[in-house]
Parts: sequence; C-alpha cells; structure tokens
Amino acid sequence: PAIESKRLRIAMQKSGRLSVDSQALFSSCGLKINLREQRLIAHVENMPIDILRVRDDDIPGLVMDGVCDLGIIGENVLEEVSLQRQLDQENFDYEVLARLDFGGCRLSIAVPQEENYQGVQSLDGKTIATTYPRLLARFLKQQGVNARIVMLTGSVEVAPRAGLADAICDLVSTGATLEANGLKEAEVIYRSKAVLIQRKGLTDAGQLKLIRKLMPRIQGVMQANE
Ligand code: PRT
Ligand code: ZN
Repeated sequence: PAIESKRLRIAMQKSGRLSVDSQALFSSCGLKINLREQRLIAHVENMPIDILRVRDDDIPGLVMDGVCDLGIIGENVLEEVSLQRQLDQENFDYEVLARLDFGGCRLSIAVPQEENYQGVQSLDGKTIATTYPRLLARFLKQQGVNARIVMLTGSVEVAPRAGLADAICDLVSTGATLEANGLKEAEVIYRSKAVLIQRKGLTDAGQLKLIRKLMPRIQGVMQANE
C-alpha cells in the first residue's frame, strides 16, 4: 500500500513587501488558498500544501532547520541569516529553486549628502548603523576597511541625524528614503531579489513529485511577466 505523503509546508511573509507578490505567485500556479483570516497556517484546498505566514526574518531558519519545506525570501535576509548561522555553527543548508521576479532592491552604504565621499577609505574609523551586520562586516573586510558596526532593527535612516552613526547600510529601491533623510548612496554592497528555497534532504516522493509539478508553472508565470 502506498504510504501517504505529508503535506508540503511553504513559508511566506505574512505582511510586508513580499507578501502580495508571493500570494500572487501561488495563485498563478493554481493554488487555492483562503488567506482572509489572520491565521498562521492556511491550507491549500486543492493540493496537499500548507502555507505558513511568518515574519520574513524567520523564513531562512525555518527552511534550514527543516521545519518548512519551501520558503520565499529576499536574498538579503537569506544571506544575512546564513552568515550568522555559519558563525553560530548552526545548520545553514538550503537549495535555491528559483530566483523570482519581485522584491528587487540593493543593500547600500549611504552617507550624509554634504560629506565629501572619496571611496571606501572614507569609511575608515566611522560608525555605520545597519540591520545587516554580517553582510556589512563581510564587505568591509573584503575592502580592508576598519569601521564600527551598530545594529539597528528599524529607523536606520535616521541614525546619522540622531547622532548614532556616521553612515548607514540599508536597503534601497528608489532612493527616496535616503534623499528624504539627507543621505546619498555611496556603495552598493549587495543586489537582492526574492528567491524560492527548498530545505536540504527532502526525500518524500509525494512531496518531490508535487514540487516537480509546481516548478514549470512558476517558470511559466515568470516568463509571462517578462
Ligand atoms: O514584518 P517583517 O519582518 O516580515 O517585514 P520587514 O519589515 O522586515 O520587511 P519588508 O516587508 O519591509 O521587506 C521585505 C523584503 O522586501 C526585504 O528584505 C527586501 O528583500 C525586499 N525589499 C525590496 C525591500 C525594499 N525593496 C525596500 N525598498 N525592503 C525594504 N525596503 C525599504 C528601504 O530600506 C527603505 O527604507 O523601503 C524603504 C523605501 O525604499 P526607497 O529606496 O524606495 O525609498
Ligand atoms: Zn523582517
């Protein structure tokens, strides 16, 4: 007798910049989901899939720990968590199934507009506020720059004006936020998009078959958007 497969668990951002596009991708792939309620778990009606709606920061860990099978996450968060888990000697394995066509942004260092910025050496001895300390530390190390990193989980763009830092390292898309805070982009350190990731060691035949059925649909949706 056939052994019944477990339902496939997919993690997505509950509310934020990736949630509408993630939801739209699922719908385009034919998943019928009722996301009206403020529930953590939404059952897909027409396929053996459960959608977990969480904060984006939790998604890489959920997949790396094997708690969720798939996840949609910005590469910036994925890479930051990955570097941190490497340092903490925790499991940081995952597989990228697709680079998606939304969530595009860059992680950049920005300095006060009036500053005479002369390249990365200008950052030597400075204090930089960021939500991405590991990505920033990697960049500074590669560039041979000695700067102090201050961790802030929000309102990073006001840190220089508040006297908390000389510069910031934050996500940018249009640049309007930097501009509004009297800052200018000095270095792009990372370019990011949303990606679909899978946990390592997924062996359930039914689940693998389902993923193989979904992948061409995802590729198709992305081609249609081109
Ligand atoms: O609540 P939760 O923790 O889930 O959400 P969050 O607040 O941490 O994340 P959210 O929803 O703001 O962003 C989720 C992901 O979207 C990010 O990790 C990126 O991968 C991606 N993304 C794409 C962006 C942006 N574009 C973006 N512009 N994330 C943040 N921003 C910020 C930017 O830092 C700036 O402060 O949006 C502001 C406006 O940007 P400008 O340059 O257009 O002014
Ligand atoms: Zn977050």
